[in-house]
Amino acid sequence: MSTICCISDCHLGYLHRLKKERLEDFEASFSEAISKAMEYNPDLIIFGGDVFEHSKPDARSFKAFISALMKVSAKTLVVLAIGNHELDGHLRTSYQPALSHLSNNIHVLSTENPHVLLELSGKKVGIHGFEYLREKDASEAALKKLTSEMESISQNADTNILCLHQGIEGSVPRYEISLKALQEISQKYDLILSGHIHKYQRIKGIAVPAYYVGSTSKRNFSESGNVNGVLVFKDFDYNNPAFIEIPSATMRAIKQDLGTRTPEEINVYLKDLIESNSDVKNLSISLDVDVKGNYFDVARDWETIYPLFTILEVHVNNKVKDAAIKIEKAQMEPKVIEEYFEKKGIAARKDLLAACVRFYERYGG
Ligand SMILES: [Mn+2]
Repeated sequence: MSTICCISDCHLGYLHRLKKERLEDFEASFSEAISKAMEYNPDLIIFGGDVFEHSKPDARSFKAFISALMKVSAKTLVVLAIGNHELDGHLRTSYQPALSHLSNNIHVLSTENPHVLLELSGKKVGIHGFEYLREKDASEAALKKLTSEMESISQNADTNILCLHQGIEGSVPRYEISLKALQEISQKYDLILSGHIHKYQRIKGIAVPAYYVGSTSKRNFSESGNVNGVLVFKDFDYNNPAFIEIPSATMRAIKQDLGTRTPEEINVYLKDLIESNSDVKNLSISLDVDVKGNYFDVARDWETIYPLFTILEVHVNNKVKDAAIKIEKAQMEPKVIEEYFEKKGIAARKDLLAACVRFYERYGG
């Protein structure tokens, strides 16, 4: 019985507005993923890239990963892909390849070292890949080159896995690899894996089994609906993997149109809405409202009132007023700032107006 576990996009070191809680969230779900994977006694763990949030990881995140990597590689083979977050500056260098020097069981896929042949349960497994490439032409060319150069290894392999960290057509507006380019080389592989897209899913339109591994934590509110976990393949059955969910900090994004309301009504509504969503740690509320009255009477100190949330974002968008503001003049001058204040209904805020004009005169003129 052979087992391959895949973990991706752990983003250790992620901070949201310097919130230490988020750093801890990412650490916790990373270690959940590692222990969940180790429960399966895997022969191989593949990391799909973006283990770290930053190309120069902070010391705490570096320690968390290195200690896990040392423990894991003492028992099982490890392959690491290199993600966009792990490439530094215009030279596109990465600390990741250095990790392969920690143990003979650790292999890092890069342009310099794109192929590895491993033995799992008596079968020879070829794993092929390179670091994240930003440009479409470059990624597709690298994919072609990788595939044409793999012959010597793949001939000796019983099964071949392509392991990338790229956006593929169909899942992101700006992708680096088209479905056509992937389809062209896909027959050479038995399994295609990629990090980068944080939602676990099968990549459609490819003849061989292809998957985005998914991330271990939700990184922002657009990922609220994602399930985080570890992807497990048993006995080289690439068509029926198990996706083992791991706990991660909860996120919810609420967007509503309230029509016309007074600031007092909005405040009551927000209070109820926040309290009825206190089961999540991270909450984002965005309301479109035609505010009947003074916009500045809408409360803004929600984070102070409800400190138990890790992130509590409340946006009240005064929709009608914004649409009604039409500045005719193209030439910027203090009078235009006054006109804006008048139309916005905040002309009474003379100090703020004076400050804006002062800033404009100092920096904008
Ligand atoms: Mn990522």
